[in-house]
Amino acid sequence: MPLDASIEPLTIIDALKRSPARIASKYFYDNHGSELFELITRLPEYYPTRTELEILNQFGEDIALAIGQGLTLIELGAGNCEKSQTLCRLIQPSHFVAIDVAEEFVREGANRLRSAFPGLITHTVAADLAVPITLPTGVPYSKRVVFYPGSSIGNFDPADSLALLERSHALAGKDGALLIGVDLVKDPAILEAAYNDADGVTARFNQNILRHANCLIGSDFKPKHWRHVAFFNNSLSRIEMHLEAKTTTVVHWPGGERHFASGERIHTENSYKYTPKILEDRLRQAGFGQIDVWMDARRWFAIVLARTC
Ligand code: AVI
Repeated sequence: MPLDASIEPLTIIDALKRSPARIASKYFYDNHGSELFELITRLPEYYPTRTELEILNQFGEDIALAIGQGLTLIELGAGNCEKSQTLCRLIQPSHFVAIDVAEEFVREGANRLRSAFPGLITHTVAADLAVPITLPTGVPYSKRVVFYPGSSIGNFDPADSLALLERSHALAGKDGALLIGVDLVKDPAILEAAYNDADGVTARFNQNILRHANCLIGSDFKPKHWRHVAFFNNSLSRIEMHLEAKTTTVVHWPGGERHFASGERIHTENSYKYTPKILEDRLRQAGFGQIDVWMDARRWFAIVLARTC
C-alpha cells in the first residue's frame, strides 16, 4: 500500500513502540473514519451532537444577540461546515473562514455555505489545530468570532487544550470572541454508553485507526484481532478509548515490529468531560474576559461565548 508522504511515519512508529502504545486520535479521520464519525453523531447513544444542536435551536436568538451581526465567523475543524449553517442563519456574518486539515472536504463545505448565503465571503484554510494558524489576507481583523463546536476541545489533554484556547484568543483579536461547544461531566453510565453503542459503530471507528495506520506506515495490523475498549476514567474526567489485543500478536512495519501480549492495549483517544467551573477557569487562564453559558435542560452539554476583552 502506498505510504502518505505528508505524514511522518516515525512519529506514529515511535508512539507505537511506547509502553503503553499509542496512536494519536487525529489518525481516526481518513475518509472511512470520517464517514464512521458521521454515523456516530446520529447514534441514539451519542447525545453530544444532537444536544448541541438542541441548545443552538433553543437559545439561538439569545446567542445571536450576544454575538452581534455582520462579523467574521471562523470555524475550527469545520469539516463539511454543517454546524456553521445554523449559526450563519442566526448571525448573518459578512465573512466565513473554514479551517480544517481535510482541505478538499472543507472547500466543498464552504462552497455549499456560499450557495446557501449569497454575498457571504468565504475563505478556506488547510491547517492542523495543534499549531498556530495564519489567516489569509482579506479576512477582516475586527469583530471575529471563532467557532469551535462539537466538544472537540475534549480530545486535547489539559495543557494542549489551554494552548488551543490561547491560539483561539489570538485568532479572535482584540474585540472578538470564542463560541465553543463542550461536553459536560454526567452519570458515567450515560458517558460510557455513548462510546459503546449497541451497533458497534464506535468499535469499527476505533478499529479503523489500525487500517489507516497500515496505509500511513506500511504496518500489517489486522483490525479484527483488536477489541474496542471504552470507559470513563473518573479521576481524570475523561472517556478513554483503547484497542486490546485479543491474542498474542506481532505487528510488523518496514524496518521494525512490536510484540503485543494478549490483553495489551493501544491507547487511541481521550475525550475530556468538563464541569462549567473547570471550563471557565481554563478560558480565563487563556485570557478571555466575559463568559456567557447556555445549557440544555439536563445540563449535559454547554455552548459558551467567551469574549477576548
Ligand atoms: C470528535 N470528538 C469530539 C468525538 C468525541 O466524542 O470525543 C470523537 C469520538 N470518539 C468516539 N466517538 C466520538
